[in-house]
Amino acid sequence: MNSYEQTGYACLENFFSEKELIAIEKILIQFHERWLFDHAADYEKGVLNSHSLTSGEYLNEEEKAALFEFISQDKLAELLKAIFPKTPIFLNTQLFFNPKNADQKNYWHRDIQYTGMTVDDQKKAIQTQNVVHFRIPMKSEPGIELIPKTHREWDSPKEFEVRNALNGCRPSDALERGEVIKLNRGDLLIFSANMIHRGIYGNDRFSFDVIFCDNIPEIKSFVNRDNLPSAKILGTLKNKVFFDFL
Ligand SMILES: O=C(O)CCC(=O)C(=O)O
Repeated sequence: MNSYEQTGYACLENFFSEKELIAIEKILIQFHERWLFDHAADYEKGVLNSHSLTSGEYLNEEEKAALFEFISQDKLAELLKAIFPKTPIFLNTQLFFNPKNADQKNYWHRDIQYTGMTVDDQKKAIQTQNVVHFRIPMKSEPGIELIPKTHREWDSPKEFEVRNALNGCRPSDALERGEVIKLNRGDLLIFSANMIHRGIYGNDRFSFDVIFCDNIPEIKSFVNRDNLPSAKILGTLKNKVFFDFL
């Protein structure tokens, strides 16, 4: 996974078979329908993702087990070992969809900018810390725009202004170094959450993101134990090492 370490992302086309996707698709749709029912007001206000599919009441044990079986499959485990310096841990899951209002603008960001860390600490943290999204689109989607190499490199002055809405810039302004990665059903996009990136809305997108991170106290504090597999589910998984760490 040289390309990942150098650029902060890797797109693996046709990584998943139809059979593998069909095994989780209904479960994702079911979670989404229940989430939408309970979060109509949030959706109305512009929310475009949900999270924590493996905790709470929207899915039953059997459905959660199917998601964990998918997440812990060997071919993902191999990628995780290749990408992270040491064995990572499972952080959470998310679903990404379009905002209700088709005119809603997207926003450049680094995930770390929402942690409350100082900018100086963020600059240091991205040198060594790793939080990685595995994006699994259920439909063809316009994808993600990202700025290669910014998983380890800090912003240009303009990029910093845009993603922080400073000096009259808006977080949706075009950035010169942006690279759009379009995705099809079956593809897997791996990208570092450290990077400057933004979602591109459209095509009724519906993407399942699985997030992994370093097994270090600074990031581990963001893990919600409720999202981890129950002892019974854990017992059935092949690659327990990503889940059995608390
Ligand atoms: O797809 C999106 O809307 C944004 C994705 C994103 O920012 C993320 O996964 O951290």
